[in-house]
Amino acid sequence: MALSTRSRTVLTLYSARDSVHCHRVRLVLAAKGVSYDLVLVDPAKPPEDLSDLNPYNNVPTLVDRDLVLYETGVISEYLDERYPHPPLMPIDPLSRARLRLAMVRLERDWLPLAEQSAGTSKTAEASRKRLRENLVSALPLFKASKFFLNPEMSLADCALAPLIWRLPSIGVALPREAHAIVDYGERIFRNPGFTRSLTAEEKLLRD
Ligand SMILES: N[C@@H](CCC(=O)N[C@@H](CS)C(=O)NCC(=O)O)C(=O)O
Repeated sequence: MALSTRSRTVLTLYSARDSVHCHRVRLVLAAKGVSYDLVLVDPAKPPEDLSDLNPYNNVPTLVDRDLVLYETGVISEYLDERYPHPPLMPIDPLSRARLRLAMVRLERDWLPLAEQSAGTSKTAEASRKRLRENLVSALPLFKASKFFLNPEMSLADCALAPLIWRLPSIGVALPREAHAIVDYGERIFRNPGFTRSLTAEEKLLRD
């Protein structure tokens, strides 16, 4: 399937149908308005050519002519450098470092909790509770600027928005006082690029 817009397709993205990691990369591509071929795979049964490309045999995997990239953060930073407009990182080193650290915290703390939140087990219930508490304690960060820790949309938003999109589907309900997080999500979700970034399966995660 070829997705969107501005430039001639040279990129192929191997992606799962519902994955925060793959969604993050699709969101970067959509924000840049870059065309790409999307190869939807089942991560439990990856196609043979994926193992030839990526030693970890996982997704997302991006192919740009002779270059093959894996690891969501590496792919996202590459795309931001390869397609500089619109930039998805601020220019000053301090803000860049702050956003990179926020992405590390997201990957190490919030995404694992989201992954463990599915189902009805005690672990899932505890993970949902911890994720909700983590988000609520980060409220000042959502209130501080229009986007996450930055006045413009950045790679950190591309990493965070797929998680916020999934909160209802994993059973994490935010309390009333956390409306700044809901508002933050709405700001990103109403962007046409966000709609373009979703697979059919991900569209169904919210009504
Ligand atoms: N650290 C990797 C994690 C990617 C990941 O967990 N991908 C999942 C799909 S969401 C996958 O391909 N799992 C199958 C596998 O690892 O064999 C990244 O950031 O790209």
